[in-house]
Amino acid sequence: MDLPTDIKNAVIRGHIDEKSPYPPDMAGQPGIIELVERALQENIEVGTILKKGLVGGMEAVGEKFSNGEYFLPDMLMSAQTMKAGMKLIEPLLRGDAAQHLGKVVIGTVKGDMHDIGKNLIAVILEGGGFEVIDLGIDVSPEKFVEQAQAHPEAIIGMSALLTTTRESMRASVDLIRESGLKNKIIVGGAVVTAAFADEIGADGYERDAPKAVPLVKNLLGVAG
Ligand code: B1M
Repeated sequence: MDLPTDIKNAVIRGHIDEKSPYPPDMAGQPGIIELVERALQENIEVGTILKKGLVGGMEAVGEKFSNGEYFLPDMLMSAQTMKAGMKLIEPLLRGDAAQHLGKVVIGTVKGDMHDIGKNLIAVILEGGGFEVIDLGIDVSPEKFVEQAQAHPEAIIGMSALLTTTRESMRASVDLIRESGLKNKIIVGGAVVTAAFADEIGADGYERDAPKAVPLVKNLLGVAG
């Protein structure tokens, strides 16, 4: 097998490193840490490691959860494994912008604990030259308003992964608008569509992490 496929498999199985005893049949075998390090040493493109390996693995985990093959603890082990792999490639995605093009305040909406996609967007925006203030997960509409007030020049980014928490996203957008704040708002996450973004009155929507950079540049009127 090739390394991106091995990385994908390590995410699916939730195998973090060689020393990890989980899952028992993989004990002693290279885990995500060794595999991503090896892929970087072999100059495999970071985009390939991310898309084919890490994100590909999480997509397969989602399917296994949907068809009843995986339960919550399995999803959790895979998420921890994905995060361990992400840590290794984050510095490459983040870069070191000499000056910021603008500011983005980002968070996962209230009731939602999913943060892998949000973290990825945050790192990619930083890599694209933006200052990012990450509010974390389970962010209430009031917290978004407080931050929008504190950073009137910032774009507000919201992520939602659950059908139920899309309503928290709507409530957060509503409260920002009702408060008379003029911040532009972008939304995303597996359950968010362009139609839903329009319906709740967001200014921008993006499905894929890398495309968030041109989206934010456009909204801020920044060239490039
Ligand atoms: Co959850 N979960 N989960 N989960 N989980 C999903 C989302 C689900 C689709 C799985 C499934 O059924 N197939 C399903 C939601 C169904 C639905 O509502 N329609 C689901 C469920 C049901 C649940 C629980 C309710 C399960 C339960 O308790 N019975 C529970 C809810 C907890 C809560 O939040 N209150 C739960 C819990 C968890 C874990 C904690 C175990 C774990 C999260 C760990 C963590 O994030 N720290 C987890 C995981 C890992 C998943 C799956 C498998 C993977 C999500 C992920 O990280 N993907 C997921 C299945 C799936 O999505 N296929 C699933 C990789 C990530 C890079 O992609 O986050 O989509 P994503 O981000 C993308 C884009 O969406 C976009 O860019 C990213 C890169 O392209 N994007 C943005 C994201 N945010 C953006 C913001 C933007 C722009 C783009 O602008 C601001």
